[in-house]
Amino acid sequence: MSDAELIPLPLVHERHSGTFTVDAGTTIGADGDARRAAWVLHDVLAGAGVRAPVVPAADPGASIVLRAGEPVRDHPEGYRLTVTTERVVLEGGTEAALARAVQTFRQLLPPSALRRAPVADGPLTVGCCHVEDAPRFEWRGVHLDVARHFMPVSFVLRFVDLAALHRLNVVHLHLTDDQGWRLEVPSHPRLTEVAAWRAETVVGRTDAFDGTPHGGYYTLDDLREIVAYAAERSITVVPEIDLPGHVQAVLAAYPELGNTGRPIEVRRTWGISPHVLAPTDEALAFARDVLGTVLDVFPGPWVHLGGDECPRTEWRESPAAGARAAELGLGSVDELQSWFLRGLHADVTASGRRVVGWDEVIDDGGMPADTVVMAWQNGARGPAATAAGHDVVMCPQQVTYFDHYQSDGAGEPLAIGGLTTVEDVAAWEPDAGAGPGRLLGVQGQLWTEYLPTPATVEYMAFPRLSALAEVAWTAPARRDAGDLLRRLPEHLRRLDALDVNYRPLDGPLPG
Ligand code: TNX
Repeated sequence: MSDAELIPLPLVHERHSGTFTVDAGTTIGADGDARRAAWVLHDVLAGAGVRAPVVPAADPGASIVLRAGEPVRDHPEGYRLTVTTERVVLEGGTEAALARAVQTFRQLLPPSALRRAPVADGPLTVGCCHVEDAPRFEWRGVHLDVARHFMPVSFVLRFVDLAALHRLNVVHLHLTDDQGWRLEVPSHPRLTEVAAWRAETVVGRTDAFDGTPHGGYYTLDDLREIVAYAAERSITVVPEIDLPGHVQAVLAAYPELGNTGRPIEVRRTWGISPHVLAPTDEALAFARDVLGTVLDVFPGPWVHLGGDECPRTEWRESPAAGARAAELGLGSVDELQSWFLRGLHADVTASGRRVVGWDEVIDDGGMPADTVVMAWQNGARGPAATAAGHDVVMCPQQVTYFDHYQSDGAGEPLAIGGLTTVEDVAAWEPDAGAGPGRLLGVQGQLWTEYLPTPATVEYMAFPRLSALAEVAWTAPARRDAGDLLRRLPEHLRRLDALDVNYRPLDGPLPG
């Protein structure tokens, strides 16, 4: 208990003798910018059966005090956490800094305290210590594909909370794809009536359907709830609308936006659909309209426009697309994607946000340099993007695609392929080459073709995401893969308490 091992590892963690006890007399003191984090702490303690009121910081009864406006390590998310037998003090310059401090305090509690039930086994004690900490990267992300398989709001909230526990600060929601559209857009009702539903693929097969419809979507209120819950934890939700490829579900609802005009169904199989948006004013107007809803609901600084895996076949075969490319003065139809995304970039920029795209957006005409690039393909894509002046989030599929197998042993649930062990993640050192663009950070991906339920997402996410959080947070000089793996078993007791369906370190359970 007094030896709590923290993940990610903080810059400084000194252990002192003695313990602080959280009990019925514990009171949380906080003012102004510190109050949001104070209420999250209140909820954490309430889960463990302790109802600690939140009072003004100056209240002499406050035994856990949160103070904003005291920058630590010259970093907006830097914090200091001091536990003595009498008092706990959490300090930082910003709301976000205190949000991180609260999560570290949560990890200092006995793992059983993370259970959502009063702790039966004795008092809630925290070892006296001093933590001083700041993150390495400003983008510490995790992605969740809610398009291939819809995930209920309750799970998205839980997923956000698990990200918070690991001091991540970005949750990227992949809201649209060939197999489903998950976002209510009031001006286009067929997106949720038609594009949100499909026949479910039998797990493990791409050619068999079990007859039941699969689908669902988030209402604007659902999305606002997710955004607010994340904001309480100083987590930014990055919405992704994948364009101009990965849109077969859109074309099922509005075939006139496609290149053939023919009716088509929401895609049931995985892989890349050949059906993409037509390079017309109508398709661009549609996308701008969707974007308007996205900008309205998601207040964060980034909007992801996709841009991955957009086959040019239909454009090559369509005389209208060829004529359009010529009319726009483009070198070839290959540049129509860049034309399309640049049109949307203007809207995103006008609203004061920045566009994010998968690394294909640097090809065939590219994007303005302020576009953030997610480098997912081979190792050369990150350096190519920073060389072109883009800020980059490294998410190479070899180490950050958590839909890969976790071992080559028998008994792993069917996965998309590839092998990415927790050791691979722990040992990873991200490299995006040498500027002028910057390495903003790293992100783990949960593509859900083979992850039909929240439980399967958790199995593939953990413990690899715990290891990735340390890559994202901890300064390289302080980071050691072996030490991380030594600390993991204790961390898994926290995930046990939270009932997370992680993959055990010694392999999948039989059956
Ligand atoms: C590639 S990564 C995709 C996704 C798939 C994923 C499966 C990227 C931008 N596109 O559509 O789900 O591989 O690993």
